[in-house]
Amino acid sequence: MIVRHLDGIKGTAREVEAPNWVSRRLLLTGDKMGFSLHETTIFAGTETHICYRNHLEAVYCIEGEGEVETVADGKIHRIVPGVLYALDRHDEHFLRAHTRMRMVCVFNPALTGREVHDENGVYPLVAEAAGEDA
Ligand code: 9YT
Repeated sequence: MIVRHLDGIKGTAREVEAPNWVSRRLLLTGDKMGFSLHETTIFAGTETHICYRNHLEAVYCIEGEGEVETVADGKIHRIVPGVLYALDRHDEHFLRAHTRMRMVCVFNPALTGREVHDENGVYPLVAEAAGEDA
């Protein structure tokens, strides 16, 4: 059995920081669970353009307030604690944090932990050519 506490992840390679967020990876590919599980803090006042071409992601808000705009239809969804959004169509979207937000994120397939090395706050669509999301 795998048992981990967030405090044991902070300051290790499982903690990845980008300009708009910091993500602590509780489970990654190497844990062989078939998905990865992250706690991600989105910094207040940020807007992040995201499009995961190769992964499905579910995001559950546990703290803070913001919105997600889906690019295809221009719809804006208010995000508060208790709201889940699932990118079941690899939806291109903008995530805007009105306050600092804490999200629990699940990726299928699991992230390896390498995906954000070239990340600069935006998940570029060109990244799909490299077979990674960012
Ligand atoms: C909510 C979201 O997708 N934020 C971007 C970071 C991502 N969750 C990650 O790489 O952990």
